[in-house]
Amino acid sequence: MERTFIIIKPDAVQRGLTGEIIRRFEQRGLRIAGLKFMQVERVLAEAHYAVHKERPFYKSLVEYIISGPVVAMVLEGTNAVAAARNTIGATNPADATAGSIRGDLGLEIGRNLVHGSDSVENGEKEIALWFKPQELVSSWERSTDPWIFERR
Ligand code: D4T
Repeated sequence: MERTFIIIKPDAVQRGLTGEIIRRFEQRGLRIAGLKFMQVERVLAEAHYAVHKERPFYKSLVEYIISGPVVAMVLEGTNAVAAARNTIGATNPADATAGSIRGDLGLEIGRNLVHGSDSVENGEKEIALWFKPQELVSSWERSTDPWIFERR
């Protein structure tokens, strides 16, 4: 089962949107495999955003992600990476379509509410960075699974 890594960022937590955002992923059919509420340490934020180290927005990105508690999640399901990215919407909420999390709930790129892995490979790397193996409940049987996943 494909997995993806999600962060409900500090702006979404502060605005009381945690439940609304989890609801959207659950209703899409994605299954929770890991979930924790945490204050991100600078060293973890810098490791997570290392790919953006040379970009002009890197410093504010790190400050943003450590500015308050976040919810870190692992979701699994068919094409979980692409499904979650579509549910989240375009990086800049100004470009995100209505119906997506960013399109419905956000306005600015520096307050874009949610992170979702951009590939299966990066997702697995991010999961290993953020979660210990024993913190995950992978491939559990959800009673609705046969109505969401067609097994052939
Ligand atoms: P994340 O990683 O948060 O899911 O966002 P995306 O995958 O959609 O977008 P990204 O990696 O290109 O950017 C990471 C993060 O940086 C912020 N950002 C990005 C910014 O503040 N200014 C910018 O010009 C860009 C390109 C937003 C998301």
